[in-house]
Amino acid sequence: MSDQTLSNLLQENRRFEPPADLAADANVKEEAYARSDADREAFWAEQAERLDWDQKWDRVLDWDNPPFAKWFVGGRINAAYNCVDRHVLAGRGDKVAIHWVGEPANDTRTITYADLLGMVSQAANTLTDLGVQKGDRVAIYLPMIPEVVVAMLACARIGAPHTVVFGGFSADALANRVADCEAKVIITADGGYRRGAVSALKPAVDEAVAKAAELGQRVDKVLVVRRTGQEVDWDDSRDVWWHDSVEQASTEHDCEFFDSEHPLYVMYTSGTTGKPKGILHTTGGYLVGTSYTHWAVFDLKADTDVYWCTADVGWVTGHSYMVYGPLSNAVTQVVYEGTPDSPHKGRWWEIIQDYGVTIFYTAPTAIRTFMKWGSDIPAKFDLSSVRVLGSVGEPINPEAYVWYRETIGGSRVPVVDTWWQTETGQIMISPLPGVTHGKPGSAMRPLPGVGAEVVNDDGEPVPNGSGGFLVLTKPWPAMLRTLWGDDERFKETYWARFADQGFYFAGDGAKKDDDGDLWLLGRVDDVMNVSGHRLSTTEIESALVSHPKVAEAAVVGAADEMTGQAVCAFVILRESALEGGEAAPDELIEELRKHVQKEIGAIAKPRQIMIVPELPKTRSGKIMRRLLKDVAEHREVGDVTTLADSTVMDLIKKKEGAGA
Ligand code: 6R9
Repeated sequence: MSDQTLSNLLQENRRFEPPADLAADANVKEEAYARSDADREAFWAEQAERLDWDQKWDRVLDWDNPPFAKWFVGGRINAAYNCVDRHVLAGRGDKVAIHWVGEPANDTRTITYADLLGMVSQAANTLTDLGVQKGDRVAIYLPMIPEVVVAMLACARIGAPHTVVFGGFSADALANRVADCEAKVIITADGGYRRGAVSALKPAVDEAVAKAAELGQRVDKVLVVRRTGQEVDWDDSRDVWWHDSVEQASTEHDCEFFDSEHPLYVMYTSGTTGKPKGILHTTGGYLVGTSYTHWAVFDLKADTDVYWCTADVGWVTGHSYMVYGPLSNAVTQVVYEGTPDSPHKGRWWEIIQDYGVTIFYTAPTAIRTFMKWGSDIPAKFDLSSVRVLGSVGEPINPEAYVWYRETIGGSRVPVVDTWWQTETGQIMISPLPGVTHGKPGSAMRPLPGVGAEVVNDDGEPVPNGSGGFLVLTKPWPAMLRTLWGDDERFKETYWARFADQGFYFAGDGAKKDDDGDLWLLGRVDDVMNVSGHRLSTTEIESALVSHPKVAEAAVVGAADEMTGQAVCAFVILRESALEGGEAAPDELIEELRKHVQKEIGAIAKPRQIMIVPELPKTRSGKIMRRLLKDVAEHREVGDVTTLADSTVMDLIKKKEGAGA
């Protein structure tokens, strides 16, 4: 990456010290970095003591056959026991595990650890009755209701790897995943709530079961939660109501302990091309990695904190930081079913106020949306309980970081920008709130026990002040073990690029600033080449978002005869800039182009800027730039099945047609 393209973010020089009281009482102190560097395996073995093992391991790490890792070899453990039973046995049965907040107003449930133990045991008994055995795969296609957590833990309890498919995905997407991992049971609901309306799930499952059969996979049973009460088609030989089975089952269940490397779950994530990749996570190492990082990164004080991660459970963040990390740490947490704007745009802040949330974890896309709606909305609520704020999913622009810190964190709360992936299972790069000072836009440095570097094409570390590819240099406990059924693709995708060095290739661009701290620059496939200059989409997007009228921006490189690629930007304006109508005056567009020129340089000045009402995003908040590229290059728009809202592209195309 050329120095010129790196200069913009490097000029961000605001710094925030950790609050003194938090620093004094921090779970993890500076010394952890040096200690873990000195003996990484001993460090992770120490973290593994956080959990209850039926049998301890004989060997911390087996890396004899890279890239196939085994962690805590010979250990025996049960993930559900660690997330539930042991807290009850330790006398915390009455502690609230989940404050569940449904989308319809006043639809709430309070679930203690003792309640959860009963529910998980019932579901485990039912799954066994339905013929699910250790090693069988179970697909879960549910809205954000407590049963989704219960279902996951019940699977873990009986050693049946789950594969959770986001409830917004199509019947096709579900069928492909069911067929790929040969799931014989699907757990679903009649429907769910979204923005006050009822939407159906069961018809998609019926369709997916038929499609999976065409692909050679027979689904024996469909277990259905009644959430909305809507009409559903029913197949008596296959479909089973949750309330007729799980809720009637015994609340006693003796769990078995499994090998540390027993598969825990498969999570599908889209590849750059071709079919989705089934990321395989196993039990012992994954639980150690998520439990430790959840405690360290959020400085968790389990007795007093109220934690809330807004992620959907259909995304890895919902697995690691709503289910396995937090519950293994015996937290009290909020789980919310709905969207941030239903029934009003202050719903999230109202929930923070009502439940006294202390740790809040969300995505930059949500933060930018709130910026667009305006600071007066959160200002109406008491957010003084909040003490740590987290961000995940995309690079957080400095402007969004500062807004988050000031508006939600009252200018006193540290923001931890956490970099990780479905593949890494656990947070890898992040500040520690009591140790690291905050730099808006930087994920700072690898956590204790984690090895990360920024390297050039030849795999050599780049000097401070330069950019390159992000790699992970050492195996870590929650690392993916392979791609389900495809060891070759696993090796090829992650380990071939820097095979000589044995590095894991993350697919992200990054740079080191003059202090050696890390700045993530987005996927390397998002890097543009304009007249031979490599420009990062993140950087131009950050420049646009730093303009006071811009709420959110997405940048793509569109084919251009003259320059190879040209910068095309899609911009959402802040509500305050929209006065009196949507038409974007040419002067504003020119102003934005000049702004980018001033911030980065003439080379980055967008050829085209379109003012749009929405951007196409996946459920985890990642902008699908590939679809915007189709628009910029005047092509038919490609596959939209993984969009959270598939109508967005129609809105954007309409804008384009109108010549905006
Ligand atoms: C947890 C999750 C992984 C990709 C990753 C990167 C981007 C995630 C980020 C970030 C910059 C952060 N990403 N967190 N980029 N800063 N704090 O998002 O997993 O859905 O697999 O996505 O997301 O590009 O490679 P996943």
